[in-house]
Amino acid sequence: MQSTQTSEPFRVIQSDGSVGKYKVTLSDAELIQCYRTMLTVRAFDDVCMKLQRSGRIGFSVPNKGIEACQVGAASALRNTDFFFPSYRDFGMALYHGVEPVEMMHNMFGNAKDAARGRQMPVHFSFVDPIKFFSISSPIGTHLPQAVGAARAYQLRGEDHVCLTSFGDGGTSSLGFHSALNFAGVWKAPVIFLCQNNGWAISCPSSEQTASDGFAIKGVAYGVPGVVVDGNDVLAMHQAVREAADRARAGEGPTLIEAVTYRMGGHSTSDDPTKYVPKEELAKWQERDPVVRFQAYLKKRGLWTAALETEWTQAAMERVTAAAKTAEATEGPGLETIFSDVYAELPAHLRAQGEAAFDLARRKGSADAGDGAFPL
Ligand SMILES: Cc1ncc(C[n+]2csc(CCOP(=O)(O)OP(=O)(O)O)c2C)c(N)n1
Ligand SMILES: [Mg+2]
Repeated sequence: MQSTQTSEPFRVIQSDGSVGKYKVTLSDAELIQCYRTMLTVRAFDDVCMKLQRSGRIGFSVPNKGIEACQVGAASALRNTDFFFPSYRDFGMALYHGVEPVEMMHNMFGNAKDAARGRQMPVHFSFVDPIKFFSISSPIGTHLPQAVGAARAYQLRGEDHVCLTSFGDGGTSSLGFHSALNFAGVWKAPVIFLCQNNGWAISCPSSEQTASDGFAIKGVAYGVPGVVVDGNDVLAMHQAVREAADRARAGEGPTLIEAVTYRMGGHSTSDDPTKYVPKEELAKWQERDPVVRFQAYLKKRGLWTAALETEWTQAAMERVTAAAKTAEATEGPGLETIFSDVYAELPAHLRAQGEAAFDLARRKGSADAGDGAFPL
């Protein structure tokens, strides 16, 4: 499957839903799970955008167009493997059984959020039922962390693999190069998933690199690279499964470039109509990954218009109910500012904490700005 950008990306599902001679190994139940997860990703994205636009949450990142990348990749891994994802990859968590309400707790930064409101929205972390490493805002920092974890598995003789995903922009980070270098040196069981979605905020991927695509960058580090159609859930499944097999067999890392497209803005903070050419967006809208997979499922007898309505409504109801629950959950108490970091709180922090709690008791809030709360 090794290839560079100038060759056609590896593809399984054609636009009419046919798969030619490719032998699909996922069961009917797994295929439906992939499809329903993609619908849930879309519903989550949609609801979060509306919550942000109506001022009920502070931030979100659009996900439309890249559902097949995440779900195809997740379906090829076990929930005992370790995910070091990018901020758009919550479909991986949903596929492995994380409940939308757990994610919504993070979107609202409430008391039930795993990070108790200390992370930004969409910066999820989960330990159960999937090992989903806390998402890092600084681009590329999680790649060396994934290699370190993979190296640890290797030294312990455990056959888990680490998947780290990042964008085309992420390949310009220092973390990308040091991670690939040491993964190559150690033959660490790690999968690098570069989601080339066309843009890094407003920088087009054509201006991100002078090389022939992104997969080829692995060559210098002794890491094979493959280019895959990222809007094809079965091609993504196949590529990640091969990479995971290689990693578990001690053959080392793989760099997968998934060619896809971000059909929305970068985040709720930008306006893509200012920089995305309309014709380019229209071209990719025709390659919608959900529609393509639907065509395959229909040919296989697993999809009908009635099922589509049932599944779409169920996804939307699940996500809407999750948002209602999370919004009604109280915020993290002021005292949590000082918890979870030290086994024993140092005296100077305890003193700061007591001053802040005292202020809050007297004033009803401990907001910074009046000099009494030093953080
Ligand atoms: C080290 C660092 N530099 C810059 C930023 C600001 N920033 C946030 S996302 C982003 C673009 C990332 O693009 P890409 O890696 O292609 O991922 P995508 O958003 O397209 O999924 C940038 C520059 C950052 N978060 N961290
Ligand atoms: Mg990008």
